Amino acid sequence: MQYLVWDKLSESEQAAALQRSSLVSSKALEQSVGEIIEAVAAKGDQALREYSERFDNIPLENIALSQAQIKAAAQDVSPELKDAIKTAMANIDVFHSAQQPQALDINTQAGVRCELRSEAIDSVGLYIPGGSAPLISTVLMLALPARIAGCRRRVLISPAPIDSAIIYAASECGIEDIYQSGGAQAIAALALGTETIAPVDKIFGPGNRYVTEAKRQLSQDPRARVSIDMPAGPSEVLVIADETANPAFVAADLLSQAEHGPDSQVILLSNCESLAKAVIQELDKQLAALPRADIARQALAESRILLLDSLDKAAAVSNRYGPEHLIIQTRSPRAVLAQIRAAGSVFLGPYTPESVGDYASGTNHVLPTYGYSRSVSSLSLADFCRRFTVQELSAEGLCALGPSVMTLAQAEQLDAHSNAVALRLASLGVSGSEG
Ligand code: HSO
Ligand code: ZN
Repeated sequence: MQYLVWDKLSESEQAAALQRSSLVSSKALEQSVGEIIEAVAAKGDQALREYSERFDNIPLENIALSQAQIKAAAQDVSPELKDAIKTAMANIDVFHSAQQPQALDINTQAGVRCELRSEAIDSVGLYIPGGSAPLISTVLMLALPARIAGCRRRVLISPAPIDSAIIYAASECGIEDIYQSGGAQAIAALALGTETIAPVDKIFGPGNRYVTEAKRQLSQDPRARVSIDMPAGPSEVLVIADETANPAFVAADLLSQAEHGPDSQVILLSNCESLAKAVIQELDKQLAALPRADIARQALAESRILLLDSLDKAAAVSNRYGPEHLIIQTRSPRAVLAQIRAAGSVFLGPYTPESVGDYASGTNHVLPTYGYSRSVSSLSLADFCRRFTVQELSAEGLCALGPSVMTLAQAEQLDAHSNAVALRLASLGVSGSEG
């Protein structure tokens, strides 16, 4: 990890210290994802089969898992893992069930009734990546809120072969439709539909750059009319620690994020030089024992420790970076929290490693990355719902409000708008605006 003293850096060096690795969104990527989307649009299931053979060397017998296959997966999952899944599910359920939106129904003025209602999105597609770590927890983070929100159709898609624990977790969360396909083609199938997979209204879930690019393209594709959860980049953690922090805890937290992928980024901000030095030693010690040390080492090569002269400055620098995860291990973490303006999820005090939020505290681990935490919210029940409004005016309400509407319509030179009010006022024996 690069060790830097913040105040000794020039403006541009400071900017560079908070730089993320560039999102590899090249023309070549755009084009190959575009081609995959067109192939799925033209050939449906057949394209999914061809890509599975070509990219993953896996011939797909069936794209949809049978109910027998789904049931059988439970046998491969240990009782211990089943218990842990149950514990995590319970907390995620409590936290998300408490997020039910409150309906709003008020009169903005006499006779003018306005409502804000929320309803579940009808059909959602949940993408779970394959790769070296089967993300069981991501299944819980997506499938539970979808069920709690009341989404009628909830389908999961993941590259073959799907890990039994993923299938088991999905089934525990009430998912009945599980499809085997990965990458951009899986996203295209969810968005455009195939013979086997009916299209969905919204796609959720993390993925590699092909998946991310496919989500981006399809969310703008008029054939699909699909929306996506949020823009995604590599995951990241920023730790703010003072002299009271335990360097072993801090190092462990940095490594827990670094092991996700070579492009993960971890940052430590501290006002205490001896803590920072002790963390560096701990990193070396703990790294040596990690099976994924190679991945973590690559991530650490692009990561930084920044020494600052105060925690106020640390909070300001953190806000500038806008981390996905922010861990605060200081004497008074809530005093630092009060200054935080941009972070996906915040972990306070010595006993709150990021891992608890990743798996089981109850909060959602699908969070804005790449500095989007400035404006994009962390995933919550609201993301599985759509809000809409209702209004109803009484005759008295229209008599009172109509003239202002007509005046505004005429000022915009939209006479038909004005007429729609005038006709009704006339029918009530009222003349409307003078204009
Ligand atoms: N830290 C990841 C979520 C995760 N961690 C899943 C372990 N499993 C989100 O950035
Ligand atoms: Zn994680």
